[in-house]
Amino acid sequence: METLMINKIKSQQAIELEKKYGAHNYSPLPVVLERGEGIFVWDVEGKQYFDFLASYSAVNQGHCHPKIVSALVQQAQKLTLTSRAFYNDCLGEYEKFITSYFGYDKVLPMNTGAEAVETALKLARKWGYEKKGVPENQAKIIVCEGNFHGRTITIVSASTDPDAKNNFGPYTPGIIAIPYNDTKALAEALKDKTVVGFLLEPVQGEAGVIIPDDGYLKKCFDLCQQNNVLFMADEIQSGLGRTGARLACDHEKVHADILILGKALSGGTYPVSAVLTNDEIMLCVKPGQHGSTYGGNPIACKVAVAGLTVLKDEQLSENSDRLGKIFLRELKAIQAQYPQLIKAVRGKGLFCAMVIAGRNGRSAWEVCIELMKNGLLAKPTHGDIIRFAPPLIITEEQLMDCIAIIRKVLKTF
Ligand code: IF1
Repeated sequence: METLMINKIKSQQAIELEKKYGAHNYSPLPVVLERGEGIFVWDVEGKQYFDFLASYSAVNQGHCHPKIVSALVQQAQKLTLTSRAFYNDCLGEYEKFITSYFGYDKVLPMNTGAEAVETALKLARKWGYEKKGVPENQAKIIVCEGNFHGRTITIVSASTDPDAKNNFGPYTPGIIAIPYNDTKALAEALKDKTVVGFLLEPVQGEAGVIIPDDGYLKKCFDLCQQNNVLFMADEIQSGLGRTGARLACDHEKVHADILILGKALSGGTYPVSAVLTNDEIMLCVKPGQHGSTYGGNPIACKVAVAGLTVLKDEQLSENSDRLGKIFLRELKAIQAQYPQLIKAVRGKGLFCAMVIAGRNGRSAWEVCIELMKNGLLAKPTHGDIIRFAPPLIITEEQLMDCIAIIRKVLKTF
């Protein structure tokens, strides 16, 4: 009992420390994690959980994947950062590896997802002025309602979510928001010849795993091609096996003009993001026109190669596809049992969501608290939607155990 008491205080103490000394920009579930391995995490009291958020799809390969951690540790003991003032022996090899992995001429390495999205926006504008011939300072970017692309001022200028956007103005001009999953709206917006790029998530994550109609991505891509506009896929959350394919765009054989990656690129071990495109676009940016202190650092290069290698060697996209079909089938069966409580379920690969019939949104939170007590961690988004996105290494047996937990908890509601 004594040990448990000390740990209990440790847990409350950790929460109180964050409350007292940290910004209040999150409202986490009341669990204090201490260790992660594979699909499991443990709190300071030693309780084990299935991690069904996977750090918002940054841990597709599982927590602390040994091959990725070893790549990080080995490089960290050799050379961690050179800046881009000098060359190093990791960046070129990584650039060759990732550009051939995804089929592009070049990559611009960055760190966070938001930085990669900002980089893509700058590339599109630069290309628009210098190649498409758009008059100076008139370039426009089309985005979709319900988007989430990060938290910088330009990116929230594109947001339609008041929480993400309010009181961060004045906003960056030149951004047009159209309804998601609406090709007519895109065709209409593309009549404006100053448009240089269309930025979208192939599956909208934060909005609650919004999956567009079959053919939407291909139709949008074709419309962009016809109008000499860059199709820019933000695959930071939907990519790297999450939807049951290497990229969500692969389901429709769409090869984005600009591909934006982050999160699971490093398997959750290190901030690594990347923007991939071809020479005509990438070479518009000349030396001294863009960059970042840590962009393309040796550790990032090594963990990204390891992260992508694990994805392929362990066939995580295939596993996500196969188990995602089982997961969605089981979620639909649960929905059929509790139609009053569950408004909808949806998913593509192991990227799933359940819409709880909210009593002012509290009930999704209450469901997540009960799931937590039963050893499964998930978090609501937008009040009434619970996202279920486990690491892609999960086995069918483990998935069935988690479905049993979800079923057991929902039964009590
Ligand atoms: C938070 C959300 C998810 C992303 C897509 C770019 C970024 C993200 C499609 C920016 C980041 C994270 C950010 C984190 C929580 C999480 C999130 F709830 F915010 F929206 F996943 F849905 N494009 N998403 O999902 O990447 O700069 O964070 O590396 O800010 O609360 P980042």
